[in-house]
Amino acid sequence: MRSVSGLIVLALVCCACSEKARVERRNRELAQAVADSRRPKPPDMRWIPGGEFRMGSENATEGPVHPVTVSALWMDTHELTNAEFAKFAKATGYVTVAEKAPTREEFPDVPAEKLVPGALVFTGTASAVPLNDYTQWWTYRAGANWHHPQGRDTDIDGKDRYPVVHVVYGDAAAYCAWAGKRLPTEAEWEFAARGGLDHATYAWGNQRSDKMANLWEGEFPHHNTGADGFQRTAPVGSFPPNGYGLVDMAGNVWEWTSDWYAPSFDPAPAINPAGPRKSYDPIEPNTQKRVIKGGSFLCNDSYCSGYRPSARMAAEVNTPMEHIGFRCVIGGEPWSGVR
Ligand SMILES: [Ca+2]
Repeated sequence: MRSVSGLIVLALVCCACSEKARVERRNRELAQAVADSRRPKPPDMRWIPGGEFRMGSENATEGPVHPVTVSALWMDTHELTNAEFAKFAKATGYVTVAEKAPTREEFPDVPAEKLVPGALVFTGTASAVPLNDYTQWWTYRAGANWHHPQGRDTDIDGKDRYPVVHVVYGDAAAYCAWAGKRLPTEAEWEFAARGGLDHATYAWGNQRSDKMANLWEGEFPHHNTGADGFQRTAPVGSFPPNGYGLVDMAGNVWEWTSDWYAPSFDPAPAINPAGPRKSYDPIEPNTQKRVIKGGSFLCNDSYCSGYRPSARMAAEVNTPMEHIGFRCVIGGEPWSGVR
C-alpha cells in the first residue's frame, strides 16, 4: 500500500522532473534563438520560426482542420513591389504572360483579331448584382499588364512601392528563382500569416477590423467607400504587420503559393505538405489551378472574406489578374547571400 509520505516524495520527484524538462526546453529555445540571431539576414525578409499549427478551418473548401508542421524559413516582409519586379525585368529581359499575345492553341474558339495581349481588370458594376457570376465585374482589357494595371492608358509612375499585379504563376516563380528564392507552399504561407496566434480567425486576432488591411468597404461590387484610404491596391506596408513582422498578409493582393488546388485537405497530420499531386477544381475540372492566399482589395464580407489566414482560392495558372501578386521565401537553410 502506498504511504502518504511516499506519495509526497513521488510528487516532489515528478515536480523536479517537470521543472528539469522545462528548463532544458527553455535552454534549447534560447540556444536556437541565439543561433537564429547569428544567421545572415536577407534584406526585406522575416524569419518564420516554424512549428506545428492547426491548418484550415471548418468553412467549406478550407477544411478539415488538421495538424501541420512546417520548417523554419525566411519570408519576404511584403508583397513583391513594382520596383522589385522592374529590376528583374530589366536585368533579364523577362516578358510576362500578359505582355504576350494569347495563341490560337490556347484559345481555339477566340477570333484571331481578339488574340491580343492583355489582362483581367476589375471594372465593377453600376448597381447591385447577384454575386454568383464574377464575369460581371472582370473585363479583359487589351494592353493591361504589370506596367499598365488598368489598361494601356494607365501606368505605375510613382507606384514603386505598390504590389506588382498581372503576374501569373510562372511569372512569379521565375522572379523567385532569379532572386535565389521560391514561392511558399500553402502551409508555409498560412503558418506565416497566423503570426504565432493559435488558430485565430484573422492574422491579428479574432476581432474583425477595418484598420488592419486594405479591403473593400461598402457594397461589393458597385460601391466602395474607400474608408481605409484605398480603392484599389495600396503601397506595401500601409497597414500594421502581423506577429512575425509581415505586412499585407491580409488584403491588398492575393498571393501565389506553389500548391496545386483541391477543394479539401488530407486530414492526416503532415510535415511540410506541398499540396496535392495535381490540380482539381470540381467547378472547372479541366483547368490548371494553384492556391492563392491572403485576399485582396476586393475582399468584402458580403462576397469574399478571403483575407482570413485559412481562406484560399483557386487561380488559373496562366490568367493575369489585377488583384493577384506574390511574395517569395527561402527555406530554413542559412541564407547564401544571393542578391
Ligand atoms: Ca480598400
